[in-house]
Amino acid sequence: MWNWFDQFSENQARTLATQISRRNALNRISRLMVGAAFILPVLPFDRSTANAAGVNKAKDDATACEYWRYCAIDGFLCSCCGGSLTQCPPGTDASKVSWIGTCQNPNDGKDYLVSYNDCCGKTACGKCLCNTNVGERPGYSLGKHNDVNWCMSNDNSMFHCTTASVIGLAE
Ligand code: ABN
Repeated sequence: MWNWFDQFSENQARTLATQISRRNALNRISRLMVGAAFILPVLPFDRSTANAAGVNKAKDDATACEYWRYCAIDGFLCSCCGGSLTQCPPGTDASKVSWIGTCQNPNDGKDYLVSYNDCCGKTACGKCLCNTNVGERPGYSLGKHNDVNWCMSNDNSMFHCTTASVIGLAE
């Protein structure tokens, strides 16, 4: 079945061999390879499926640092520690004071105020540490600094994890 193909290939190879030298052939091949190295990276190709998994995970997964409400967080995610996005795990209490961040919701493109309350009363959860810090500034600008234990004003000031509750639209 492949005889005609073998014959054809052999004929083509022989014809080519009589027309160009080995050096010439190598020269052409290497030129082609160099050209391809420059052209291939700039060719447009569809990256949407490659990105889609990551973007969707970030959009919906409350246990991923990339989730939009966590844009200015500094702490262990309560959703990885027996609580949820907005609920402290059993045996802990929400901090009375909190850090407020401004995060853009990718679903509607709007900016929202997000309250990051620490959950207090147990030792550090140690899971899903996120430190994204959009809008955060170093300690010398105290009002914009979030590397703080917000359990400080609770009866039990032990920090366990952090929740992220939307408190309104940013004007
Ligand atoms: N807001 C989380 C946290 C707790 C203790 C120390 C630094 C940050």
